[in-house]
Amino acid sequence: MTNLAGRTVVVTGASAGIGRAVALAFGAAGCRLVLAARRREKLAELERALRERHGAESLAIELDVRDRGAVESTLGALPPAWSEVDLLINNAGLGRGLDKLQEGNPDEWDEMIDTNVKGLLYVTRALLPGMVARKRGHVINIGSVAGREVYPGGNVYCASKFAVKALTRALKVDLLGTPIRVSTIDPGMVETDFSVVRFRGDEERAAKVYQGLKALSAEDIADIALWIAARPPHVDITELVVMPTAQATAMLNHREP
Ligand code: NDP
Ligand code: 8X3
Repeated sequence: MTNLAGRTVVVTGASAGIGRAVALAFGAAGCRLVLAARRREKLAELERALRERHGAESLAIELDVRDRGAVESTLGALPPAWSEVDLLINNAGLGRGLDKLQEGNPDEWDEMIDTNVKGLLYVTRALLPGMVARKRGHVINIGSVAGREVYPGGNVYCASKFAVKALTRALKVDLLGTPIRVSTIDPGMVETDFSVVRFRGDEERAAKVYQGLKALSAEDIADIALWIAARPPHVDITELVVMPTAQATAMLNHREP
């Protein structure tokens, strides 16, 4: 395992779920964290946890990744002590609803595409040139099984995650000849706030998604991200699919009563 101590890691969507767990895992491994998300108070709490649990340094940035200007003026112009980014974890993302496409809400489509696809592009565009110039870096995208198969009502969310897969593959091609690594982690069900957000705060409906099976945890994904980052420099885990043992496809799972 490569020792990651001292590496500077940017995590988008660090305020909750997978992003928060990833930040804590890399903090425990001795990394310095740039934490980006919209909810400032959640980031402040994470900064405290990083410091108290792991003695980890961090820089919190209140950021909406959909705001191209804000991405450029924050992540694109990090203070000198933070500007040599070694690892970018493009995690910020969301699903909205499970309506049939013909009944879908275009505002929700915009939100998913602007966050999951355009936000990821803006952030990558802001940080990747520095990695290429320094000949050092790694981009890990959080895709989904929804980027590999479509399911009823998944339409635009799935399209956004298919786009993440296409962009990961495109980056791999465009970065060929540089030492920069590119990976996507494509999870099945992970129990986070994802479904609460998808169903706009309907906790009961969200809980049903994970009822009767042991879903993945955010920490499971963080553990995988850490493992991918710690491979030797000549090893690039390009695509990693992970599901709960009780899930076979996006639609097929086994639930105990
Ligand atoms: P959560 O809802 O728990 O966390 C989502 C994170 O994304 C939050 O920190 C949120 O922060 C951030 N975020 C959302 N929109 C924006 C925005 N416009 N700008 C900045 N940050 C934003 O969900 P998960 O942790 O589960 O989701 C993380 C990623 O994992 C997503 O890309 C999701 O698609 C993917 N994924 C999730 C799976 C699951 O089953 N949970 C499975 C496969 C993939 P804030 O609101 O503070 O801005
Ligand atoms: C989130 C998992 O199966 O709801 O990407 O699309 S799923």
